[in-house]
Amino acid sequence: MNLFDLTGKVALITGGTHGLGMAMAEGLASAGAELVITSTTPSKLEEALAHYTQKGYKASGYIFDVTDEKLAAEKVAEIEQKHQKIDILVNNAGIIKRVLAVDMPVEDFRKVIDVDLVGPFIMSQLVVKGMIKRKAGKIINICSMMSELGRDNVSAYASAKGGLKMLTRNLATEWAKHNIQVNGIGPGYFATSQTEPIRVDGNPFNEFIISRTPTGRWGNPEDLAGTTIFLASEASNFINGQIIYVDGGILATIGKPSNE
Ligand code: GCO
Ligand code: CA
Repeated sequence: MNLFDLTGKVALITGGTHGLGMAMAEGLASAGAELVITSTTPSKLEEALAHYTQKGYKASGYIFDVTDEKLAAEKVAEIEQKHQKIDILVNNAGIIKRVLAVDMPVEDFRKVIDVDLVGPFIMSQLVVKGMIKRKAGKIINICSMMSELGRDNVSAYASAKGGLKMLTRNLATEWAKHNIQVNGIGPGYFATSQTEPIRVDGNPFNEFIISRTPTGRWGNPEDLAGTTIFLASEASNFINGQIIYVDGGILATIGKPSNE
């Protein structure tokens, strides 16, 4: 028996059109899962579906915003009708706004909380109903270094990701008795379009991250595949409410002076 086999499983990945979401989706597909992805942008969705299909994976897509609970409910019902079930939910869709707290428009703060924290709540609540009926399910919330640490410019994002860590623990507490595992992945600093503005050569943050990460490099999106497969599979059936940080060791260390 292969504990990591996902054959016959349906995995819903919100925002699985690029970056970490796409890498996690590919990991799940490589273990046998059928992919269902979401986006708010039709062209991005088409592009992503073409990519998955070209790789030989079974994938379909739906256009909706995870913060729109009415539309999300309709879409989840449609997905469950077409695919019979959702075995795995990856709450990946998220946004960031990098502005100092003193200057941040409250409206922007609310928007980040809405997408990064309320969205996962809405999606989990919708998808768990079928999971409870089937007495099985895996929910994976994509957290962040900012679930544990602060930094300049990301007050809303850190608040949302810290909240998502606690939402993970709370949902795990409520749903464990139904054989549903709710866990999180906390990516460290990964080379994606999201980090592009802080990764460009010449931005001191680029060098800071490389020296702050014991592994000495930015993460590659593929570095997330193994943990995603693990948390989506039977191998993790007695793990609940945990956040696994995939960070090249950042959270293990206080760091070192820049001249060492
Ligand atoms: C930042 C943000 C993000 C990171 C991430 C770290 O520092 O600007 O935290 O860009 O991608 O979520 O885990
Ligand atoms: Ca992204």
